[in-house]
Amino acid sequence: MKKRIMVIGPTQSGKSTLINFLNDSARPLKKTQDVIYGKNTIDTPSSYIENPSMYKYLIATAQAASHVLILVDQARPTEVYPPGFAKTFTCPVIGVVTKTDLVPENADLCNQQLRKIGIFEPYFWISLKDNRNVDSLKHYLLGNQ
Ligand SMILES: Nc1nc2c(ncn2[C@@H]2O[C@H](COP(=O)(O)OP(=O)(O)OP(=O)(O)O)[C@@H](O)[C@H]2O)c(=O)[nH]1
Ligand SMILES: [Mg+2]
Repeated sequence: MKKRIMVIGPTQSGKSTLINFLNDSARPLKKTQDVIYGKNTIDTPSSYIENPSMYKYLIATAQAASHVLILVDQARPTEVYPPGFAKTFTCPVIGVVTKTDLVPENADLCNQQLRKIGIFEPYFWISLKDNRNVDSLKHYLLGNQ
């Protein structure tokens, strides 16, 4: 089975934008309502992390994941993850702060959130507005393909 990069995050945190970048695709950014398998990725609906009764679907879907990316939106770092949530997964879990072009004063809060989730540093601080750190994240995940 081909394993894919699974992306988890709250509403409008930039999951599908990052996924388009990782797949070199340009799918329209309408609200993600279902699990969507792409060339390299698994996109997930924000309702799965915003509703504890849906965690089981994330855990089941992660069986097909090479990595789980946990997104925190620097523009709106609402706490949706339970403490220690990273330990739910057996594959590597990577902390990603999105939209770092916005609200830089939230950076500390984002860092604390990722630590509370139980993810180890280094974290990736990205922006798909100004392309900050996105090439290094892609290279880390996918190598030279
Ligand atoms: N400023 C800024 N905006 C971004 C960035 N990444 C994504 N966005 C914008 O944030 C909005 C939400 O992006 P999506 O990729 O659809 O977010 P999502 O997490 O897939 O959203 P849902 O599927 O609805 O939960 C869009 O308007 C994007 O253009 C970024 O790095 N910087
Ligand atoms: Mg989406």
